[in-house]
Amino acid sequence: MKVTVKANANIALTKYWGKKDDKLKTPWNSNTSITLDGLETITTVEFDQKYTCDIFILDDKEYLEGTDEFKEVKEQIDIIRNKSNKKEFAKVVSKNNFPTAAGFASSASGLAALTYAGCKAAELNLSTKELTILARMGSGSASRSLIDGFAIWHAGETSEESFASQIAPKEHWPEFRILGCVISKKQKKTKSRAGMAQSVKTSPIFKVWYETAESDANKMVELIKEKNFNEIGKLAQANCILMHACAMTTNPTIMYWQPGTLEVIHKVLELQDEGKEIYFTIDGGPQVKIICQEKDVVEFKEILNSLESVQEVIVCKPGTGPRVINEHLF
Ligand code: 2P0
Repeated sequence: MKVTVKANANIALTKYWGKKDDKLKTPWNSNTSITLDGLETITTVEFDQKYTCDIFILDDKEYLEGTDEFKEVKEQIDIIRNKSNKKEFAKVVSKNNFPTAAGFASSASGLAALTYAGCKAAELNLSTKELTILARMGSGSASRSLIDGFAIWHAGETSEESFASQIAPKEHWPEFRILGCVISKKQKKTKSRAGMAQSVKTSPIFKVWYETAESDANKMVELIKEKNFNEIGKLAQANCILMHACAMTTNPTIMYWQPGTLEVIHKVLELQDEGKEIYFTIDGGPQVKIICQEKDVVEFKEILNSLESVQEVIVCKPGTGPRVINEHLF
């Protein structure tokens, strides 16, 4: 059976940066996010006897055994095969509608789509909670992409306790917006997985980071429920700066910011001084994501587009969790 799923990326409002247990892939701190409409991965999965090995094609390029991309997909397919007692090899074809590995969470939408489509193709009926645990094993942030609207990934102590759940559906706040500012489409130098592992080991502020981030996540849940826009923006921005401070104080240094990243940061700070309701957050890459409301999108988009280093501004609304579609990729 061929199953095709569309899943959205998400942006962390309070971040995940560091695994407590590398094998279980549980994080040091809980973290929160919003699933984004329009930054999506489409994935088709088929288990069949006609395949003599697992096959993985992403954006029309085949990744063979020995590549990180193939390994990531194979490990996830192996987990699904073990759980469902499937014996057949799988063909997986995926497409992203945004730049891969450049700071937009393609691993989140990718692993969410793969987990959801893979389980359906293997006729494995899991609850959303169980799916988020499985997606977490593939990529931590993917657990949050299985949730519609606003999500929290609970750190937990055991594998069963480390799952994502909904804070509020997208209908709770349809006017919430994220503007993705594309600074560079180049692939990043340090992948998040390797970077965060190094931060756990070497950053002198790692303990400050995860203790603050745990309390930030709990505060963020309440602020989202209250729809307290300005406090959400301030908290998200402060949390992002602390995460990057942790990355920058890692040995060797992890510096995701480019000159263009700082150009956008300074513009946002300037607008804040003028009393505008605009905040920034940044993940493992140079792109800046602006947190704002629908009423300000036209004005902010024009300002951001006028900056020399901004190549493109992508407007994202709160998005849905994964859904099955009928148009297969092969
Ligand atoms: C986040 N990031 O909370 C943070 C902010 C990057 C910076 O989750 O090793 O690709 O696959 O669990 O999920 C990126 O890390 O890492 C990430 P793995 P993942 O969105």
